[in-house]
Amino acid sequence: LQQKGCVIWLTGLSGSGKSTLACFLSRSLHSRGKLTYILDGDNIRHGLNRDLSFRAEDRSENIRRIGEVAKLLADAGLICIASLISPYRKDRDACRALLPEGNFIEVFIDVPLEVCEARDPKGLYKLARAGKIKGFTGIDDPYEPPYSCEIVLEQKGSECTSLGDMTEIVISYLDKNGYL
Ligand code: GGZ
Repeated sequence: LQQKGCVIWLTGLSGSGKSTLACFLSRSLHSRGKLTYILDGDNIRHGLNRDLSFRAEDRSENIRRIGEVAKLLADAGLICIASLISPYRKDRDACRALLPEGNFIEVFIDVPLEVCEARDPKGLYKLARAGKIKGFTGIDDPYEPPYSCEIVLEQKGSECTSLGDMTEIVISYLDKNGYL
């Protein structure tokens, strides 16, 4: 196996499109003969992390565990795509610190709250606004955008970047950095 592993860490609000982008990326990488694995916060919370809630300490633990698993997969030579809100900067930075320099590629999906809330694919924002979900990211729990990260994908107003374009931006980053 001649593959250099890495972690592509997708961070952003609920409804920003992390999971969809993770799927697109994974497909595009498979078509190039690369082995990938998606670690999706929402899925992992049903298994490995089913003991964790959305309290700040539990979110940190969710992120820490996913960071450790991502590291193992990258060590094994896979391109690991982690897709979770990961709202706190210090937790993302701790995951970055687990990997050799350059192997942690943080991708911020920068979609305004209004846009995510208008999409509301699972109706969760509506529940959060009604006070039926407490501590929802962006509503009554903070999201801390990265100060600096490898890639920012903006989804603002009319200049919205298509999923195909977002995928290409990440793929070309991987190419330039010797992962393809
Ligand atoms: C944020 C919540 C919450 C609260 C349930 N806050 O869009 P989704 O539905 O499918 O993805 C969200 C998912 C967030 O899990 P993560 O593991 O990515 O979060 S974190 O990184 O903060 O640990 C959302 C749903 O779970 N969800 N309650 N209170 N998102």
